[in-house]
Amino acid sequence: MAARVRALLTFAGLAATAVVLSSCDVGGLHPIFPNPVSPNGQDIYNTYLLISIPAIVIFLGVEIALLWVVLRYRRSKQPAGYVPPQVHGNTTLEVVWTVIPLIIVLAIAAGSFVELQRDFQPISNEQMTVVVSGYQFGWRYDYGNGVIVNQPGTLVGDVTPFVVPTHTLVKLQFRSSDVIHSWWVPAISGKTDAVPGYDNFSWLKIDQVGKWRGECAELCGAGHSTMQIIVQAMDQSDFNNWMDQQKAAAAKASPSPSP
Ligand SMILES: [Cu+2]
Repeated sequence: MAARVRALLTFAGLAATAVVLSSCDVGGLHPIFPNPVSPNGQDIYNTYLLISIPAIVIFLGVEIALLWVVLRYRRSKQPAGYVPPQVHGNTTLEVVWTVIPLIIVLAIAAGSFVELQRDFQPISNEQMTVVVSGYQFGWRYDYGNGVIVNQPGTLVGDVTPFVVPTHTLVKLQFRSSDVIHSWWVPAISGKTDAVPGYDNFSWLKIDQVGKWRGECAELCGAGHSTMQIIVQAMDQSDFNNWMDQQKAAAAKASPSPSP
């Protein structure tokens, strides 16, 4: 009886932990999955559900069947010397339980591959390109018009945002000036490595105003944990005003730019 109560308490504790984890925000990063705001984030979210839901169903099916067999056919309930039906060598059964998982695994591989191809190819119909450079420790966003936003690593809340206009397909070109970093804003896209000497690509298109948080997802040195990311989407007119301010600040910083 005591063992049963202990098992029940353990289960209740695990369930409570799962509920707490699923409802709390860890510094803005959702522990399970955030609401996607860019089509590629939505596609990754769909892929995640497409894999997770069947996996949970299969897991529960296997565990319930296992418990049922263990309890229903336990030795103490069988007559002395009982030998269960022997299915070893049943070719049909063995082919079936090999082919079905193979089909499931191949479907997951094919679906994930198609999704990755879609999100991490250099697109050609972009309306704007930003070169994102990782460095020890922070991010630099080059808009290609003389405006560069520096997002230095910090452990406190005041992260300089990377600002994009809403309803705009933005091509992201990733670089690094030292070691490998990985740009990851879960609500927007998958992790994209910023590699020295090699350009990776992704993109975003956000249709709502707001801010989304991310961080460097590749252990890159002592300041790795400071490499927070904030992406801020603004209406086109607000974005134009913001861009004018950045241009004015850039001109002030270097009054006679070289041609
Ligand atoms: Cu990093």
